Amino acid sequence: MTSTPSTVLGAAPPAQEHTTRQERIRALRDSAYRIRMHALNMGEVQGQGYIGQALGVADVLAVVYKDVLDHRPDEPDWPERDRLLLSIGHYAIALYAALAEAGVLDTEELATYGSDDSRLPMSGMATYTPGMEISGGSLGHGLGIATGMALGLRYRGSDARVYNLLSDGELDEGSTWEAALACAHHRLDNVTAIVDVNALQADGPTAGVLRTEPVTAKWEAFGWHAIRVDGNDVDALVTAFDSLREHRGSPSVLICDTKVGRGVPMLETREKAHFMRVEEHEWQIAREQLTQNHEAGRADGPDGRSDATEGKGPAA
Ligand SMILES: Cc1ncc(C[n+]2csc(CCOP(=O)(O)OP(=O)(O)O)c2C)c(N)n1
Ligand SMILES: [Mg+2]
Repeated sequence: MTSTPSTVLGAAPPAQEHTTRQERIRALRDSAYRIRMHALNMGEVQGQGYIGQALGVADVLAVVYKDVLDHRPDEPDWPERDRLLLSIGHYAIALYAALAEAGVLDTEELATYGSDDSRLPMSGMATYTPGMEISGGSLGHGLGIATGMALGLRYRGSDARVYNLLSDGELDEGSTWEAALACAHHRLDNVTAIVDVNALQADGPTAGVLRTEPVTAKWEAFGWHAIRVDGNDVDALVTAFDSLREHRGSPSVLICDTKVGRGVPMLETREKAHFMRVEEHEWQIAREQLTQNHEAGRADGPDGRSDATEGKGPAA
């Protein structure tokens, strides 16, 4: 751990009824900001890690944990909860940040990230962490588990929903597509897959590792209801999840185009972004850039887009 002072964020404000959509969006952008800040603080504990992914997926997780999931933060095993399965174990840093924002974990515990005896290991482990539904480091298994869980919930007569957050790298896995077939075969409309298309994998850009585009058309061909959005546009995410909630008759997938390092310009352009090395003196600069970026977005207008920098538009 370094001696650089970190920005300590307390627990998120209690959930409120938002009187307008504008307030709802603004509160979610604030949540995404806190998730990013938590991720930077955890990253600093190790000096490196999957920071870029956490910054990229923060808007998606803010909307999921604060607006979409029906869950009880103080009772993570509530049988009727909606489940979010993180099949990308290396994104655990992002999920811990979101679980703290959601009130499932105490913010102070985040400082133990990746340390011996911590409940927050660097790769997600269901047996260690409250709110971590599966151990997901071996890629490509989340959707199969989601399918089985959703079938079980249906047989039980439960209204709970199952979400699987997967990465574009997991679209390289045959097991993902087998599960997609089975899930559509059983018409499991209690399943929503969320694909983080950050266009990156461990070995480089997704387009160079294994071409998966057109992603939307592939899911549709497998019998899924598919929507594609800019995954760093909170407003668009809220609209998409609201619409998916109404869908019946087939599983749904939300394909989210996200930007690695989003919200911290210095990290948005970093080479070797899959596993980022951030120098000791850079963490404080990263936090300052994040805060500046967030405040610029807030000041941007009444419906204040969270992004001071331009987002990627949805791809075809
Ligand atoms: C079955 C399996 N194969 C390979 C790996 C090694 N691996 C870990 S992360 C990763 C990259 C996967 O792509 P993605 O999740 O899109 O990468 P990111 O966006 O995080 O850079 C790989 C191949 C693994 N964990 N599991
Ligand atoms: Mg990726």
